[in-house]
Amino acid sequence: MSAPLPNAFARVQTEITRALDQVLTGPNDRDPVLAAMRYTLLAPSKRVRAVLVQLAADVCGDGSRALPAAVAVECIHASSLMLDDLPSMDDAPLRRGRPSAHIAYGEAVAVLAAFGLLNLAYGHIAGAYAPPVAAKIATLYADAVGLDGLIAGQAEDVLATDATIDFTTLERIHRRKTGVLFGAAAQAGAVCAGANDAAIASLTSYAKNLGLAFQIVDDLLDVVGTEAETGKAVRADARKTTFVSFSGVEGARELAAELCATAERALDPFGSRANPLRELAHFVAGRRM
Ligand code: GRG
Repeated sequence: MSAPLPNAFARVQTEITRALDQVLTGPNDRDPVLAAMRYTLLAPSKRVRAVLVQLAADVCGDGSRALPAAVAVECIHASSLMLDDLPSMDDAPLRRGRPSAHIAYGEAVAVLAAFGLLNLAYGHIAGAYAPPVAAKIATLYADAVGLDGLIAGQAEDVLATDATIDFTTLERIHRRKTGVLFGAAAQAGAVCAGANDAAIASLTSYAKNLGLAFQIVDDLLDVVGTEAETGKAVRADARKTTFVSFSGVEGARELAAELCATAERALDPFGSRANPLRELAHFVAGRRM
């Protein structure tokens, strides 16, 4: 990976990676499913969704309880990457700079490890928070994964391979595949901090637009990036309609920039306290990793 997130996020990245390492233990360290879970979860990652949980909690005034929700969102995200890479899905050979989990451990173990990570996410939330907060965060994440979130977006995306889709469909797929989990991460951070409804609404708008911008840049990097920068195979989207095939490289760049600007406007009510979230939006618009 070429460039790190802005320095201000290094603390969260270090903290989250340490916490993920501690959370992911099992009765038998030679268990292949546990090994595959650790292989993907602990591989180099930007940890953007965890950063989002933490920064959302910080801007709402209390970031001290955000770590378990950040751990859980990274477990869910890693689970989705393992499933996304499977031969029956995107058939991706490389992830986070390493052979994908199904290549390293076989397909059956990779599927079980993905379910293991999802299971771990919900269990971790249940154990870390008092029941009302745990229920809120678990519901946020379950909705984000479910039939109006990652699963729905992935199904529509896979079924659209080799098909022509319109812009509204493309946007819906990627709002669900990427934007919704960003939204849930920001909401979870706000919930940990005991935020009010207005703050949660602003952060949701910020994060959903940021998530779609993040996905558009992902499409861009498939065309203009390198394997060394992204840690995954590039030029892999040839059989899919993407934001770049729709709008061209410059058009997609502009669209991502516009979405980041819209995301930033949603932060107005927080004033300068939201500067780290603004920095995150700048990172997303210009990222090469
Ligand atoms: C049951 C959890 C679950 C999912 C089932 C497979 C699936 C449905 C959804 C796939 C969702 C997916 C992988 C969307 C792509 C999002 C995306 C842009 C991933 C890359 O994220 P980065 O760049 O990766 O943040 P790192 O490695 O830095 O964490």
